[in-house]
Amino acid sequence: MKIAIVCYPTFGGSGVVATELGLELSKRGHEIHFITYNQPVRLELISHNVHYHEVNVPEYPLFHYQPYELALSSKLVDMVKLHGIEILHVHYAIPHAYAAYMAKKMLQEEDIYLPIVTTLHGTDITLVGSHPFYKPAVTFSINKSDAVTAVSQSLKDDTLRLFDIKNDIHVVPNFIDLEKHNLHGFKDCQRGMMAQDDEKIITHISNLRPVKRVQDVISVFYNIQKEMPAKLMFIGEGPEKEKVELRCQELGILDKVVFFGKSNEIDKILCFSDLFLLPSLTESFGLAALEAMASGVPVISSNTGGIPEVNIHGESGFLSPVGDIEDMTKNALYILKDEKRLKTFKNNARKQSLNFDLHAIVPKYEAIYEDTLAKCLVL
Ligand code: GMT
Repeated sequence: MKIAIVCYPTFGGSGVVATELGLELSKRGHEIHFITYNQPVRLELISHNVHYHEVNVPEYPLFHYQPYELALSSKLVDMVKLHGIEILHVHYAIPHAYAAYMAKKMLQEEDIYLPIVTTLHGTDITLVGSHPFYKPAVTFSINKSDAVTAVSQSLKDDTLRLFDIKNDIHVVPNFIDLEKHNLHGFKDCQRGMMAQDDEKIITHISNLRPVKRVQDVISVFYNIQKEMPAKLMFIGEGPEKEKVELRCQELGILDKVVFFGKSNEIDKILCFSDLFLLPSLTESFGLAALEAMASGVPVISSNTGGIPEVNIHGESGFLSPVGDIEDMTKNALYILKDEKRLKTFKNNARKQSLNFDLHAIVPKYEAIYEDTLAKCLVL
């Protein structure tokens, strides 16, 4: 199939999933066209069946806001005609599903039919999409998609609760390339560069937005390091970063926290991590937690949204109510204080991640494309 993928090209989970999906589909023989405003960060290799088309939005003094969805829908029309694209898969409803619908309508004028698959990722539904400013357009574009998927049952339930949806929503969980997180892949994790032998390594990865509750990461880590030698690896950039740095300074733990910024090498960082913290206010899935688990790192998380579908309480880690620092600290210390127990949790984490193997999940998307194409041909 010739498949176009629209996503955000940044470090966010939706862009990562879309890119990994496209790359795997290309390995399975499909021709993939990424259409977005920058080359997706995880798209390192452009090959004969992986293409990237940049959407440009020329500046004009009259525009207070640049009309990105207009430029995107025009680009989609051009690329579909030029490359004979058969199906369009958009990740993150805003504004991609809306732009996709406009492109589809323009193409229909020329008797070209373009089926649209929309994948809902989380904040496009829970935080941003349900805002009254966007809600009518988001509802409309979800209902006009030919197929809709959500990355967890929890996100599907939220979508049906928050919007008036007439379409079926298929749950297709996020997935992981287990080979990239192969425990035996890095024989030498270079752990010694980061911490002393007796120090435990705690890790957090996110876009450091308020929804990630990064202050809770600091509070839990502060409690841990009072009880045992430990270091915190902080990966990501975002609006909360300065506040986090200041708080670490106030607490006198700056020398125990390593700020990595944005990183494309999280598998290497996870390789030497002992515990992952994800205390988010809400999380449709928690891809970062799955990446940690695939590297054999147990997860201390909140019990919100889709996280319980990924992190299994008492097995791959522990779940606590949002903001319950005490419970998170207690659970973290329970895992970290006993080497044998830590090892068991590490093994369990890796084992649980196997349920999200990309080789099992990507065919689910292929089946949806095939069904959608078949359904649209009949119409
Ligand atoms: O977490 C973010 O703010 C980024 C956001 C995104 O669009 O990239 O992540 C959402 O999609 C990820 C991939 O499906 C999910 O793993 C995250 O849980 C979800 N974030 C939230 O729901 C807050």
